[in-house]
Amino acid sequence: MSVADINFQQIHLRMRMSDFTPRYLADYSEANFSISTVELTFELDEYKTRIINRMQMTRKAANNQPLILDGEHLTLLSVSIDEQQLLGNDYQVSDTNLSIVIDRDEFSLEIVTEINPVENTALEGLFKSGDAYCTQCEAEGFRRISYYLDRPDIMATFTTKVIANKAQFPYLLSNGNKIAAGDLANGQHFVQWHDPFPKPCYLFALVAGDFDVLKDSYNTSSGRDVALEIFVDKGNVDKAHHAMASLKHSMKWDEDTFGLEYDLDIYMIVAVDFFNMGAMENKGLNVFNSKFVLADETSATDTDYFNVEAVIAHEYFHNWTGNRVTCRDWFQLSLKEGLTVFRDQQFSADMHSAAVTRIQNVRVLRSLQFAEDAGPMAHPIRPEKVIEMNNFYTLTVYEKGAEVIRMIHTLLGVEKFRQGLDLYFKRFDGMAVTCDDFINAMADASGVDLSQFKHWYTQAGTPLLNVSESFDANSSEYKLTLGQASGEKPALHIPVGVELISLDDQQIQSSLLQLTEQAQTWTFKGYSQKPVLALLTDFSAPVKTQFVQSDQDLQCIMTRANDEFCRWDAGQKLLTRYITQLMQQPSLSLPENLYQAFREILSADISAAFKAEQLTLPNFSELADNIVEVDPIALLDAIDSVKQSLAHELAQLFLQQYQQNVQVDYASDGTAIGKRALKNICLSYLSTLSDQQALLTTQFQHSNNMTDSLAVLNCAAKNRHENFSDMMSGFEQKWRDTTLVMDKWFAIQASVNDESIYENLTQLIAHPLFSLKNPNRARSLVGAFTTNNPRYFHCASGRGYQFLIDQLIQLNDINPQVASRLITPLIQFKSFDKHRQTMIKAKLEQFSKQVKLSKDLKEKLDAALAP
Ligand code: B3K
Ligand code: ZN
Repeated sequence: MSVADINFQQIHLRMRMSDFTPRYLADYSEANFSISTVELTFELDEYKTRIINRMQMTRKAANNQPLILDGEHLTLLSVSIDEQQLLGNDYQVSDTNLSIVIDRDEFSLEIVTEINPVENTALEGLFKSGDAYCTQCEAEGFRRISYYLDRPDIMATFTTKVIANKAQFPYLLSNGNKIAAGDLANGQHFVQWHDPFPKPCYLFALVAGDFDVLKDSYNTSSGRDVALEIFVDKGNVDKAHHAMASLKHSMKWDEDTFGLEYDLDIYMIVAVDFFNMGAMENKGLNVFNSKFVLADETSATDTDYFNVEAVIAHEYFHNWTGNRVTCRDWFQLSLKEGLTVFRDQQFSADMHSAAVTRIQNVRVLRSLQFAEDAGPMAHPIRPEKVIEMNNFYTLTVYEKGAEVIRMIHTLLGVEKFRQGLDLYFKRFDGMAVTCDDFINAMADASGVDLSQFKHWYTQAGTPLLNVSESFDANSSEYKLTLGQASGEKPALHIPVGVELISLDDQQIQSSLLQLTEQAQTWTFKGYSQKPVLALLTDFSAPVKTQFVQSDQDLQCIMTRANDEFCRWDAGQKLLTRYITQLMQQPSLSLPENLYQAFREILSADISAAFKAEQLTLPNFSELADNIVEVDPIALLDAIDSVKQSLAHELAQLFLQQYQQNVQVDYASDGTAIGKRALKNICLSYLSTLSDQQALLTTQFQHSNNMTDSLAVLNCAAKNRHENFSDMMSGFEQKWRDTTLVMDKWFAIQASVNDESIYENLTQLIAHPLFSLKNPNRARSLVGAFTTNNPRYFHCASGRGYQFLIDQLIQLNDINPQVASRLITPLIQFKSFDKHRQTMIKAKLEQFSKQVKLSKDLKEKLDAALAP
């Protein structure tokens, strides 16, 4: 048996391992080969795109291990080493790999593959979005383009030539700078790009199409001119101005805040309608879901505007945190994502109200990430075991990851955090590194010991903070004891911001406590009565608390605390208390002090945006997270009842605030946005009252912006307004050619609060504009039903659950990533009552037997159904 035969036997063993075999962080080892340069040629064709991939490779380990490249859904046409074409028995191909036994240390490897972009409905690798071609390679999509060492620690410089029909595809784009272009025979043309920055293949991008382009430029702090180009579907260029302004604000902010400048001569953004997620930070060529680029006031809401700015910023910030310094392996994903989310949150806070931005971040964390942490897919921000990497682009890695970075920011302070980041870039620019590398740079630069802090990277689940307080009038001492019930797990290093509000003299004492033990006590002197504790200022740590404060204390915090987050949070706690009490005793009437608290908010002299947040009730999932085995319908009844009682009792005040905040002319500044938010939250209370229904019709008729129109439609869908169908037909007529607005129309249809919803859903699935192949559309109908229509999704008959499963059966084949996102509420079944647990579990068991599951769904279902 030759050496080659032995090697092939090993390869066969590897290949027989199932697709579902987990990968472990602990098993990381470097690749045997490195790639220095990659030259790609794409001959674009709808069904048969040919890719020539020429790589300059070097063996790194002194052994004879074969070269095993990743590749999926590829047709292999040829393999050559140093210009010599290999014969079929010189290599082995499987569904997932190409293996070649090579006896050279330095060589050039050329691989020619063919792929079918039209049939690529999974939208990974190269696919078609409408008439355009585009790519998505993160996490492991490049292997659907060519055979490659598809892992982030393989960094190479890419030169890419794109060939296509000139009339159909006048723009041929890739990463870096354009180095050549020209016409070819048969109406074809080519453009060649070179990216001077070595990068992992997940940052590779290609786009080809016919677009309108919004052009601008940015002069960097060191005086270089950067060309900025946003490519959108024809006719949409007027909707790209907000994205362009956001990009320029982001570039300036990163220079001012972190001294980080853009590094290429051109920055391109392409908006496409078919995209699995929000956007992708490919070097110099971001590809965006059009939802996060296109906006004008008639078609986009204030929230859409906010999100466009945030996502543009997020992808831009990745140029340093992600691209210049990238991840060693995918277990380190939070290295770039947690840090970049933190950066985009800070940016948004600086652009808008910091308190309102923070409140909205915390709402997302508490309603969605806490649920993930309590469900079967709970994982640390640095996961240790992964089957399908796409399943780990989670709220935990992103949002909790950002909270972990925020805690470092809190512990170090602004200046030392900046010094830490400077050191991180100095040490690791151009490298693929780990979360530990990041923390060590932070610790080394600041002198702050972060060794215990590292446990945040290894522990799954939301920590629980126990709080107890005591007061001794004789010694004027107030004692605060904080504990963490971490059990077997090592104690975490938790920054806890507190304010003590003195009832003697109205003074407020603020401190940052650092909890590092299982339990610690702090003593504060000089109080003649027990001060009121406002805990977790600015939500200083992503924890839950066990601490029952009196209504009076909560009301004191609501009006007196300096920290706006705590003021808001105290109100939410008060509301949560009454909503959960009402669940147990539906006949209970709300206490006068809750009405009084709301009266004070409504008449307070505070910003409209903050007032709107204070008036917003905790949502279904935030509340459900606090209740063991919740009965969803009982919870929804309680929420509705509290809302209606508040509306009833305070109708005049709501109406007054509503009228005071009506604006005749549209404006897009922060004050105008805040006023719209406040007006529309008042509208949502008033819309529950039968004698206020005319408000909806009037606002709809006079609306000159999407925020106001959509606010009406949401209220009308929820309260079965008599004009709802007419409004929706008019809306459909007006917007049927505007994809992003029709997504909103489908989402509202899916949230109609009526038994007829199931029949409507069937009709909507058959609507000519509906397709499960478009992720935004699938999410706007199926996702909106499961999240915005909990009453019918959780209907005791199980019809809502069955509707979701019916769509998942199809999406499992069409687009596993989208399916895997949408299944979330079902795999979290243990948070619901026993009846629903049994019903959902049985449905999931049946589903998992019914179809050949994708890796994405199988990983989640196995976790959910594990005994
Ligand atoms: N990095 C991409 C996400 C890729 C998701 C792959 N399933 C967008 C972002 O976080 O900026
Ligand atoms: Zn990101």
